[in-house]
Amino acid sequence: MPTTQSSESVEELKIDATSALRSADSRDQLEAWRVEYLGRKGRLTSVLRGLGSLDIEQRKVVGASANRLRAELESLFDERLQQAKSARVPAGSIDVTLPGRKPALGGLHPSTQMIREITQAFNEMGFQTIEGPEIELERYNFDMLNIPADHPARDQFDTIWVDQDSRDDILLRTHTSPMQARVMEKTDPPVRVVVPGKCYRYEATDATHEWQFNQVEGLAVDEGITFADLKGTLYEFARRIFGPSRKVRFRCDYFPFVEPGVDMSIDWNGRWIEIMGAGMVHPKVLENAGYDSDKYTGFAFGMGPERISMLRNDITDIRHFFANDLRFLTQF
Ligand code: YSA
Repeated sequence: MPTTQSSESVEELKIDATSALRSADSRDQLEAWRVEYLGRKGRLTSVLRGLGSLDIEQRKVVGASANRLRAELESLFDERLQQAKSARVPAGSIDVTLPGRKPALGGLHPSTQMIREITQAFNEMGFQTIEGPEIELERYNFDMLNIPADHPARDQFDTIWVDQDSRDDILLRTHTSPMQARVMEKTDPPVRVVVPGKCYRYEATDATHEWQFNQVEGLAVDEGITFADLKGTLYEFARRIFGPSRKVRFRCDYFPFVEPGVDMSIDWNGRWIEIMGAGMVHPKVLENAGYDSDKYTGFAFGMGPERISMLRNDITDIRHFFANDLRFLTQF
């Protein structure tokens, strides 16, 4: 090492800087160290600035050792900074006098809120809430509901098969109606249930169609149930959800698992909006589940809670429900 004034300064600087860095613990102390040694007006920078006053040979030697020192100090500094960042907060360094901040509260998903309102309306009319599997057997989703394999109604339910290639008998339920068959298979009449839950269809999405959505199914079976019971129950449901002055319309519709079948619409700002399918349970569906269709009759219905929430809350696109955007979700 040359014995010039500047080269001695590089050595001294190295000793000073490394020992000062070892004793700097906090991020503030590290920053002060960086300014003192590596900053624009720092000690190493002054050494480099002073190179001009040295003769050419000394300049080469001192310049090289000063640059080596800079690289070494920068790397030591980064290392210490990482250590300081990952160090635990030292005891006593938390300001306990800071005012508390309100934790962000979660809330129920808008679909869940709507489902709860719908099921509560039926609970108050004597229906019990139950749930069923989303991964379903073809037997319950179709066959038991009077939709055999070659039935054209299967096209209406664009099905997501669990094994697309083998098309075996397991699928994601396309509606909540399979729970009609499951409940009747396990329970003797009288039956009064509502079944909320997710359904899946292999269809393109648009403002009113999602490939994943909820339905609420309803089923009532007993001796002497008539179409008047269906209408009375669904009128009362509409009154509770949409208010007493809301107009309701029933029109003929076709579902293989009811006879007769209807759809129910409500008057929304002068337009009839369909909110559910319904009907008297088809005798074949009762018999498939082991019920005596001469003795028992029943009605059933299935509705989409997202579509009902859209009407009530002026939501123009159903895809908001599953996009997980807090700007939408926090409005409920
Ligand atoms: C009919 C008669 C019964 O006795 C019982 C139930 C039913 C309903 C039948 N299982 C069914 O799924 N009919 S449906 O295909 O017309 O769907 C019923 C409701 O689910 C629709 O009115 C709509 O509100 C909702 N829905 C259907 N496809 C949807 C959807 N919601 C969002 N996205 C989709 N892709």
